[in-house]
Amino acid sequence: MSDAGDPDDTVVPLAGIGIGAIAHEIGLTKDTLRVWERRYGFPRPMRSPGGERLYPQEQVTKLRLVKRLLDAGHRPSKVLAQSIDVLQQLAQESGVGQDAPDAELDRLVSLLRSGAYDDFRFEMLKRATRDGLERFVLDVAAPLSARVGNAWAAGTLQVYHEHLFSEAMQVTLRTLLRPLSDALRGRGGRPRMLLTTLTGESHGLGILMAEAIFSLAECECLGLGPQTPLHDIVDAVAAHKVDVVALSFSAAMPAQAVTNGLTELRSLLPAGVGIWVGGSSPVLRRKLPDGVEHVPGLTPIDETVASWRQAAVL
Ligand code: B12
Repeated sequence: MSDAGDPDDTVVPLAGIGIGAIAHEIGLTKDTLRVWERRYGFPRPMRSPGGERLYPQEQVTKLRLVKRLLDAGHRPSKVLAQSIDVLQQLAQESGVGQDAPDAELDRLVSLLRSGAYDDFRFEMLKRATRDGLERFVLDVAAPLSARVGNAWAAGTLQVYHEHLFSEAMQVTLRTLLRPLSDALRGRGGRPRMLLTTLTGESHGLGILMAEAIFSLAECECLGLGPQTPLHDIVDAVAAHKVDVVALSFSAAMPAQAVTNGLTELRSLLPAGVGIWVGGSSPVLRRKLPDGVEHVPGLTPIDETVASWRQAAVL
């Protein structure tokens, strides 16, 4: 027996992430990853002793960048075979992941990064009460979410920072929104809106921001929080005589899940109930099922509500 031990006992660490975890993290299907591997030679995973695909960290980083370039409209054939340096250059040229200069937003991100959460929450509430709900949503909440996401993608913030950010942002938005919602209740403001996300879409800040703007447009809003099963949406629509269901889809939600969810919901709801969708999912820019309307951002909400009111016999 040798002092060094039997070489067969040595555990060789296989540093890699499995296909299911990586597909979930990046917002792709496992099939897409396998097709890319066959067709474009990337990603090129290692294999576990059991033959399962394992993706090393540098390929995960490149995949994240690939996904964001595809979301911005680049084609897989033009992107997948390139080196990470070329992709970073391409991202810079097409503005993917670039933040507009804003010292106040940078300061908020620094507070989050350094763990000064009390200061972060205070600064958010101060800005919100100083500027008012609409300006806070448009000038702070929306661009700060994008900044936090970019910092996470660049590896300068971690997932727990994203959680702390979401928590603080939700509290701030709800604090400002509550008195408005209370005052709107019972005033019969139409369209009567139900706001949520579908199962699988855990990002809930976009729909909360939309709720703020719909409330300012004097719509009565029923916010259900994220991830409501389809049948519960249908039940709530009937019970509360809802005119429009508003849904949010981030880029993390797989395209197929967005289309299938919308098609099914459309078939379950009465034709007179509108479905309005928003958020950064690239699927929303393509053809949507009939009877589903894309509202391209928060500022077009006023116009969309005005058109609905004009068309509706109230
Ligand atoms: C906070 C956050 C989280 C939180 C969410 C907590 C919560 N309670 O919401 C947590 C930590 C849970 C999380 C998890 C993940 N996240 Co995340 N997250 C974010 C972040 C920073 C903000 C999320 C958000 O709510 N965005 C939604 C709103 C604010 O943005 P928007 O979609 O562009 O919508 C705008 C408008 O269109 C409008 N709008 C939105 N909805 C609607 C609806 C209607 C009707 C209307 C009219 C308008 C409207 O409002 C917004 C304002 O400009 C984003 C960054 C970003 N740029 O969004 C990343 C981001 C969405 N996450 C991302 C990823 C990858 C993930 C994870 C998969 C991995 C991870 N980071 O841990 C997981 C898993 C999530 C899953 N599978 O469901 C990626 C998606 C990338 C991609 N292309 O696939 C992003 C873009 C980060 C990045 N830059 O890479 N996340």
